[in-house]
Amino acid sequence: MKLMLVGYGNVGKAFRKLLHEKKVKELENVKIAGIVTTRGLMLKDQEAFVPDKKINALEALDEVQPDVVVDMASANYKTGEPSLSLYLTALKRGIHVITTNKAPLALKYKEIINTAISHGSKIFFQATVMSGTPSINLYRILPAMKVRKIRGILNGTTNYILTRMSQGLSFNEALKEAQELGYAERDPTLDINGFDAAGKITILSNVYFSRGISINEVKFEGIGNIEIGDALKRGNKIKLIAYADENETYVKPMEITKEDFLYNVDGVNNALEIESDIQKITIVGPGAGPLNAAYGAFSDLILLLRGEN
Ligand code: 80F
Repeated sequence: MKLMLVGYGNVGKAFRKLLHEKKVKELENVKIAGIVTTRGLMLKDQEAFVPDKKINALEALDEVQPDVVVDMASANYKTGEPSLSLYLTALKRGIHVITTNKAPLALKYKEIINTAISHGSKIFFQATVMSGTPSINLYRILPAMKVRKIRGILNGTTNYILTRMSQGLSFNEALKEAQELGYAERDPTLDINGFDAAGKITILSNVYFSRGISINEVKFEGIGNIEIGDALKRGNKIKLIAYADENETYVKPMEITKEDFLYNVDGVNNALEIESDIQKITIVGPGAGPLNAAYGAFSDLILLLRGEN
């Protein structure tokens, strides 16, 4: 089975490492046949990126003819391109797609899923929400549960910044740390202004409630000019909360009291609370980090090879 990796930054490199280091039976016949970045296509599987051809991701698809595309390129929330066209072309050809890149799914979820279904191909996207902590793939193992609402903390960078600010750092110092740790988007304003979290809750709304919505319909606020001092004095914390139910989806900073389980979700950790007709489920784990995001895609690859849908 041939993989084509798109994007070879923090996450792409961690994914390649996992593929080489984890000895998993399902992966015996899997190989990287090409890696494409903004600099071109490399046809070798080697750590140092040296392009063989100066071509783009769509052209690389013809050149490599992969069985699976693994998209770990930067998010383009304006158009979703070039990833959006790449998915649609690949899925129509029966090539499966695994992605850590939220933008195409946050913008054109219905079109992408319908294309996959009508062509018998698959798209897996666990890493787009909470990285390697199951959120999308968690839904796979909750059959027939009627979910009423979901809420959580879905952006690692902003939760890290808010936590470090409560420990005395300035906003800019905390952001710099988050960037050094590989949590932030290439353009960190996407994290700070709430856009990244909005993209994630859009995807969750589509998975958990079949809303068929786009990020452009979601109200969101970020933590750009956030003041946390008064909340801290009251013994509370400010968290960037994402919420969705059958009718509503939003992201906004909120004051959280000690009684709320989200109060203790600090640093790069993310959390999701799922309320259903059967029970309430909470899940907490890292929401960002190169290895964590790469593991989301890596776990998707194994599920795909096991024949999951
Ligand atoms: P990085 O900027 O290191 O690498 C991007 C790569 O994409 C580069 O190799 C670049 O050349 C390539 N690229 C850009 N445009 C391209 C194009 N048009 N064609 C081909 N290649 C292109 O980015 P990361 O950190 O490696 O992230 C990669 C993707 O994973 C992005 O879409 C992220 O949104 C996504 N992702 C990253 C996460 C992380 O922790 C987490 C999960 C998904 O919660 C948070 O705080 C979030 N900021 C993290 S979510 N790094």
